[in-house]
Amino acid sequence: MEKTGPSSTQGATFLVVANRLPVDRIVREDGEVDWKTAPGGLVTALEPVMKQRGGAWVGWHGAPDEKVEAFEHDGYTVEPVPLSAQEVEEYYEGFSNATLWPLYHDAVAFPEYHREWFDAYQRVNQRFAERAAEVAADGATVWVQDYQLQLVPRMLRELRPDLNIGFFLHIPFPPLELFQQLPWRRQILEGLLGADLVGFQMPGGSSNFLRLVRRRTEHKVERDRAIVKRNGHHECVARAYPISIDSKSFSDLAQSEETKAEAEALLEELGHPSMIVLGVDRLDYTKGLRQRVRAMGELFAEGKLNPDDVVFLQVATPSRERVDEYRKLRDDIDLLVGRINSQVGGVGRPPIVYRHQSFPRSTLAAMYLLADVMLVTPLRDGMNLVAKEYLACHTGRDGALVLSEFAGAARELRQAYMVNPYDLDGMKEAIMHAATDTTQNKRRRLRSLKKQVAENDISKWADRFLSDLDDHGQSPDKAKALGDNSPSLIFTDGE
Ligand code: ADQ
Repeated sequence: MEKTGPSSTQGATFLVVANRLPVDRIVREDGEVDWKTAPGGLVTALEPVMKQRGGAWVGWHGAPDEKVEAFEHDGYTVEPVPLSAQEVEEYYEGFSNATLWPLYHDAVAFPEYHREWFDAYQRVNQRFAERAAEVAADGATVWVQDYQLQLVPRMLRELRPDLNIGFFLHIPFPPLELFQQLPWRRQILEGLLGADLVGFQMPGGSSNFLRLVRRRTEHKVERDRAIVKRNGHHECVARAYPISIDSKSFSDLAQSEETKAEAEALLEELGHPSMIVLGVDRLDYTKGLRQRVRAMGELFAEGKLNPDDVVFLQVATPSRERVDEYRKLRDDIDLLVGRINSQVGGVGRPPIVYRHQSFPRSTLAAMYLLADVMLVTPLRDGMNLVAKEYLACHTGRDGALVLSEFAGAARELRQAYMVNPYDLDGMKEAIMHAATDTTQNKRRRLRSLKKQVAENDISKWADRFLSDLDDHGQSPDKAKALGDNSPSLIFTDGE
């Protein structure tokens, strides 16, 4: 990675603004500084977009209390935003991950509300907005990402009314009944309304948002947009853009000789079982791991799956380890897996092979290649890219995807074996159905699912969003034409 000094991107015409950069700065034990790919779905999805378009990526580099200069990376410029240790605690671990994350995921864990966390959230959002305002060229397109930065669109519009501002939420947007708990609901709505285009994973997200705008702000709403009269006049359009992956690069990776060799070696290591059941997740309580491991444990214990013949390989990348709920989850899964393995396993390989670590993409591709049954069973998930990665990679043997109804992906991947992850018996039945279905049925389902993922890849997603943003963005002509007193055709159903 080559350093180019600060503000090397003065004048970028395309910017992504996200809490995290695609790479994290780490200091190795010997004191050397290194960079490694940041975990999670946002980076998986957006990295290929940036590589293709170039521009600047504004975000935090993952190391508190450190200032890092801008540098070039894979054809675009990385613009690090510093965070203090206290900001990491209050803005990131606190408001983002212990307030918004659980609230937006159906409150599957209890959201905590602390005023000082929100103060830090505002301060940090302002810093991101200022950094983006410094880096963006006249009339640039700025694409703000995800729940950590919901105030940025409005802040940025105030600093730079000339910009085209898009926002995409990677996680679900909650229904009115839940969102209304949030003491700062109005600020969040106004923050998002600063964008010209707000994208959600599902149509339900955009309708929840517009319903809230209608109820909780004075802005008028017409069909898929809110008319925001503030410092001039702009329209904020809200629509669904289901995200995807770089399908071809995943399938090419899975087809490479290296990956096939890695898959062979893994098969050998696992003792050539007759069936491999796979789970791949960030270790997060929304991913339904407790329920999934329990269901698999019962299937082994009841003899429906033979522990000598079937292996359940579960890999979980470490995540948010300083947040209490995540520490507790890690302990619970360790305990659960240990208990099942000691009770149902023989003396050889345990029935559940559990790895709490991150793997290179090629190793994941090897696992996807081998998996006869893929379990993607979140309690709630914006989309879930793992389901799509499996479909892009799995080619060799017959495969089956077991998918939660509560993952955004369920809306597109209708041929999967669907489960309600809260219904343990139902989940066990679906897993057995997937494991024992006829080859003909499996092939038919898999063919249609793979086609869906191949045809709807990440570049289609980005093109759709960015071309809509171009259409609706704030051109000076359009602002003038609308003016402050343009008549409104628009209804309100206010309280
Ligand atoms: P995430 O919650 O991070 O993303 P997901 O979409 O499943 O969830 O993406 C996880 C990514 O991490 C995948 O690319 C996967 O390959 C990778 N990963 C998982 N376990 C790993 C391991 N052990 N080692 C290495 N890599 C691993 C958020 C939302 C999702 C939404 C995405 C994109 O929560 O709902 O799909 O953003 O919008």
